[in-house]
Amino acid sequence: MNAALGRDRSLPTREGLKRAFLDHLLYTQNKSLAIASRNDLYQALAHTIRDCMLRTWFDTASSYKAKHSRMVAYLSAEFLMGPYLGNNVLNLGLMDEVKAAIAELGLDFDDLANQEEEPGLGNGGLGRLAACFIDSLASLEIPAIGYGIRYEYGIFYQTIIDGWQVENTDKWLRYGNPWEIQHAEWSVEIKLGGRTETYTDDAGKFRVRWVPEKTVAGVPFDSPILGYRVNTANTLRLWRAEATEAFDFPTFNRGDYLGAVSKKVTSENLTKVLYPNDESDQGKELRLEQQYFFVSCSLQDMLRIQINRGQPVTEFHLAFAIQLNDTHPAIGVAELMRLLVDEHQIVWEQAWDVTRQTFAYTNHTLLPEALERWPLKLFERVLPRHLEIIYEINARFLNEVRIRFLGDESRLSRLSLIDESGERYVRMAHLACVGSSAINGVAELHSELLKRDVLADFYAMWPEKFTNVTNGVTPRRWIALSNPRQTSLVSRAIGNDWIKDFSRIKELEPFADDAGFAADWQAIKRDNKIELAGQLLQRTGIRVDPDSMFDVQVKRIHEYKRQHLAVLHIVALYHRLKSDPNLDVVPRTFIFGGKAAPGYHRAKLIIKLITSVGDVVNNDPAVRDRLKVVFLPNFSVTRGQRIYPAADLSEQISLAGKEASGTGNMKFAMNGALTIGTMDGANVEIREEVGADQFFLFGLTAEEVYALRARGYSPSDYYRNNAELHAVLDLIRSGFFSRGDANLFAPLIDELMHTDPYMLLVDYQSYVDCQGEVDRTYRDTQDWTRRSILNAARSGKFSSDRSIRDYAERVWKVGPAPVSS
Ligand code: NBY
Repeated sequence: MNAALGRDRSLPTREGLKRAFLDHLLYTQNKSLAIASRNDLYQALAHTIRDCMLRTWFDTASSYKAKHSRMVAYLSAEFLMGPYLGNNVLNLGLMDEVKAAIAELGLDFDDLANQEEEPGLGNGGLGRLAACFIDSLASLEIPAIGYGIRYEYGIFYQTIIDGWQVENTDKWLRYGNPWEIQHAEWSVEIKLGGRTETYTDDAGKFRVRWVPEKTVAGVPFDSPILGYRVNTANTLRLWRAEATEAFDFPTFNRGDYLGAVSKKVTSENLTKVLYPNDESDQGKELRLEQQYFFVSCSLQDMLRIQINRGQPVTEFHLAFAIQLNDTHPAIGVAELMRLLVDEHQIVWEQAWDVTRQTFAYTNHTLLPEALERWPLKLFERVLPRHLEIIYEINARFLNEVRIRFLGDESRLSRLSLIDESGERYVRMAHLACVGSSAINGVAELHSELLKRDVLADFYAMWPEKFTNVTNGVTPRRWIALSNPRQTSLVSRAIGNDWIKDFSRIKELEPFADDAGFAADWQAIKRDNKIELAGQLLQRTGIRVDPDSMFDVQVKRIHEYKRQHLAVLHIVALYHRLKSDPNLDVVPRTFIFGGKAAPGYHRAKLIIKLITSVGDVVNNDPAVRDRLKVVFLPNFSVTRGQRIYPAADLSEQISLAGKEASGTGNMKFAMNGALTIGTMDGANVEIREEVGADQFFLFGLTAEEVYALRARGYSPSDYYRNNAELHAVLDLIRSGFFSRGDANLFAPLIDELMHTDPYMLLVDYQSYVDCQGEVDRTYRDTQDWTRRSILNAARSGKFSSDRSIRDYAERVWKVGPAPVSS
């Protein structure tokens, strides 16, 4: 049917695109232009663009197979992909032609693209990092496959009702997903529960067999991940749980057809919904089943590929480098051992060598409460065989420790894969460390703190395993796609090679002193702000001034990220304006966005605090519109693409030592926003790269945080000794922002005054002073613009292409394998 697009890999013409689009409208959607809905038009366009990628996709797979290329398998419980259409058109190099073709049909490309329901299959930074990484892997032509879960419901849709977050289900598959192809023929079977038994095999060898309580089928859904203007399209393979063909025969045979079908429904619950917690998990059985499910599906799939290529399973590690995106897939270490030992009859020692050489582990958090551990009882119920395997791994590992550190009993209990300090738990980070050949943190500071603190005992065992790979983000989606105005200005100045090789963005530096360029840069920022202002008005009813400073904090809502510190600053400004209505302040629009985990009451209360302060400040005539506070609901990849390009100031204000890296900080910097931030995560490296003049620094360092905590920290001293802080806290506590309800914000304010675990009161004055410096700097528009250009020009390090090159060289030992055209 799509002869219109050409069956080779040559790019289609405008006429060809139009014809293919109209064909899909008729043959896929069965509509004409006259009666098509916007969704019909979107679907027709999506299918047209998909057709342009299929040949490359197929050829890539064939090429990898023929060359036996070593593949990276990126295992992640989350892939926060964002909308596909625009990105695929961009990577195909067809943006102008497609826009023109659609316009010639009397339609608007952006309008159709906005119809796409984004696949929100992730919580935040960790899931989005996986998405940036697979874009970079494809763009760098590295053989790779992303493995994950095809959640039927992604991260919840957030609305704000009466200032509170309300969650709604994210039915992203409602209108179908044109970007995936189901491959039922590669389905695999997954066992769960039950018990183990021993038997003697034909050769008289003693073996163990797992007799599961139930089985489910894993069905792969593949999406092409096209690199930027290359002939490589890698695969994202997401697994969906279905009932096995032979579902529950005993029940079925008893004639209980409906009973058997209801078990089918239960199987399918496995991949129903993404758990919406971003820094802790709640030890739920279904969550462990999800993790095991997608990991076992993926490992079985890799073994199938290996055997298909005629390669021995004992050389699995030569064919695949598996990256564990945090500990969610760490059960893979035990599962690969089970597959090799129990199912492929490989001896333990050899299987262990293969396993260790296959896996590498990335840690994403320093928060102790976020380190995954599973109650032993629960673990045993779901994965009885894996628990035995983990005991065996542990016994051998602890013997290694005994030899190295003779008589050091406390070290043994600290390192053990089983936490026996109270109720017993399986420690997933320990399993990941023991089973991997490389361990990394996601920013320099984070990797150092891992070695010193969270994983110190493992560092003492195997210092050579530890490395750092600082995060990055893809400049394709986060600049070229989301900020087309800046993209064309930059490309006019230095050509467009920077999109492929982002280190070349530094060529922009001299333009910081070019008055014409600076004027254009400034005008673009203003246009982006006008557009965002339109969105804010439409979604919140709040009118903001595009000439005010856009001061933005978008990220998951969490106490350690300290959105409430920004609120204290806003209340302080408000308080000053009320005392002196003629005070000269730079007009500012404070924009917040982010989701709170549904069970995290404090975080939800922080949202209510932001919206409540906004209600008062935005409507107080005394403020005369100089301050506006907006909470933009449902922050997502789509919303982010509008926000980063419109920001003047990027808020990165976590307590030092808490944010592993941050990646939003990088997106802001590339789009020309200056940062106000602490010495935390990747902020440290951003400041180092862009220069201290482009970074408003405040707050304690991680060292100072430790020292203060060791000395004993008493927040009430800060409250008593700082009059403005005192007034700000009292004002919130009094019920002024909550229609006289003095109880509403008490949990937040009392916590700050009594324990203040994230030390807001310590950093308060430094933050407010620093904001004063921001205010003074912003008044000189030319100077601010110059800094903004320099800042963007020096953000080259933060491309995920650089991160992926680091992993490829230092961790995976793989190189590019271009697909010939
Ligand atoms: O990973 C984030 C870090 O907080 C951030 O500093 C870093 O830049 C980013 C990428 O490395 N972590 C994160 O997003 N974590 C989660 O989303 C997450 C999700 C699920 C669970 C734990 C954490 N879980 O336990 O289920």
